[in-house]
Amino acid sequence: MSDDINLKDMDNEEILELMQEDLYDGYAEEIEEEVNELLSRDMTPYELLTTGLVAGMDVVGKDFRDGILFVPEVLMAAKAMKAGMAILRPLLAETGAPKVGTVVIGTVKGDIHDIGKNLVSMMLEGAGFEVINIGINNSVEQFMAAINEHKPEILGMSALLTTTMPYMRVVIDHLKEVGIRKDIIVLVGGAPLNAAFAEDIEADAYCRDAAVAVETAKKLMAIRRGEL
Ligand code: B1M
Repeated sequence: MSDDINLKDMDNEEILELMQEDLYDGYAEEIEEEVNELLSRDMTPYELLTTGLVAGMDVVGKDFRDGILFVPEVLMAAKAMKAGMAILRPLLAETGAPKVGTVVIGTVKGDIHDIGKNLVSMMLEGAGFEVINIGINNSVEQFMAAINEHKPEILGMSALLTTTMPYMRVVIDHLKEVGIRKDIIVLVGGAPLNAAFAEDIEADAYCRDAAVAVETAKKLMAIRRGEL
């Protein structure tokens, strides 16, 4: 963002547009300023997240796919997105809702994509879940260590690569082997997945996005408690 731009003179739509440009250019500081400005107005953290950051990242993703952007540029954009998310995180989590369950969530082995998974974590926290986010590149052993330590009702797995999504089956098969598959709700997500894949690996549900992840987690918890 150039020095002669004054956010105060701009309306919400203009700032959102500028945000998408700054995300594309990887300008973390500018993103922080824009997020703070919009939050000081009438925009909710969720609205800002979806119409600003997530929408902007979609454009980055398309241009990465089409060979217009390359890895270093995408990394810069991801860093800018994370700067914005760092501000939104506590606000999304700040609902005062009672804890509705515990979730262990991680990206599977071989995969280092974490933006979507972190977004899902934030949204689940916002919905009142306690979330243990175990990061990226998780082996069966790492998932099991977190499950044994935190005894979650839900396991969330994320994969963004067609080469890493099969690892979800490895984790689910292990849960069956050690006899705890029925004790835990398994939710999976990530851009290359779909409902048929989730069914095939015997996950409980595929979650298209963070909002669906929250809805599904709440619904399956309610079913487990016999409320539905
Ligand atoms: Co990567 N990358 N990347 N990348 N990258 C994709 C995924 C790709 C689709 C780009 C493309 O070609 N169009 C492509 C995968 C192709 C394929 O396998 N079919 C790809 C590739 C090929 C690669 C590398 C192999 C590139 C290379 O090195 N040649 C490499 C792999 C590294 C590895 O993991 N071993 C790589 C690296 C990277 C970066 C490091 C540069 C960076 C990641 C930075 C980071 O995460 N810290 C990166 C990025 C940023 C992307 C794109 C552009 C954006 C991903 C993203 O953050 N999206 C992506 C293209 C795209 O998806 N459009 C791409 C925004 C995020 C909010 O959405 O992650 O889908 P998403 O999450 C959503 C839902 O999917 C769902 O909810 C989220 C929020 O709504 N969800 C869940 C996700 N996880 C969930 C878990 C749940 C529930 C819902 O559990 C309950």
